[in-house]
Amino acid sequence: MTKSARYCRTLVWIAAASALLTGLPCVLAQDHAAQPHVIELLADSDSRYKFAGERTPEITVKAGEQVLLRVTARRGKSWNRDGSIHGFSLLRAKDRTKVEGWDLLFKPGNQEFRLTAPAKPGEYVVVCTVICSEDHEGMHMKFIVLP
Ligand SMILES: [Cu+2]
Repeated sequence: MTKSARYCRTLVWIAAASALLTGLPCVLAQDHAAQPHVIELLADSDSRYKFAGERTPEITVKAGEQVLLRVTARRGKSWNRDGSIHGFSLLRAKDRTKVEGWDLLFKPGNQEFRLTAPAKPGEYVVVCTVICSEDHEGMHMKFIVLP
């Protein structure tokens, strides 16, 4: 190998290594930003929200974070004309006003919602907005937003 060929090869190596080193943190940062907080929820036929392995349903998120809500919904005794079988409406606990973008309706089976957590930390409540059975009034849960 000639001296200049070796020199050229060294340059290629340096270029490749520096591309890797500068590119890597960027890829990692993008990957992190693209990862939402995944919440798997069951909206059950007995008019209750449920999470696997938890006795009392409750959601905790960080203010402003991206949330991927994965829902399985099972039909109760009654449902809406449009086919919605349960609702999921996020309200501020202190005045029961609705949080924009968080008024959802569930169809039977699996569905996903990409949401942004409220910017303001505090206590919220989730209520079902479909009269899903005589026990519909009991279909609610706490929702906590951490700073
Ligand atoms: Cu319901």
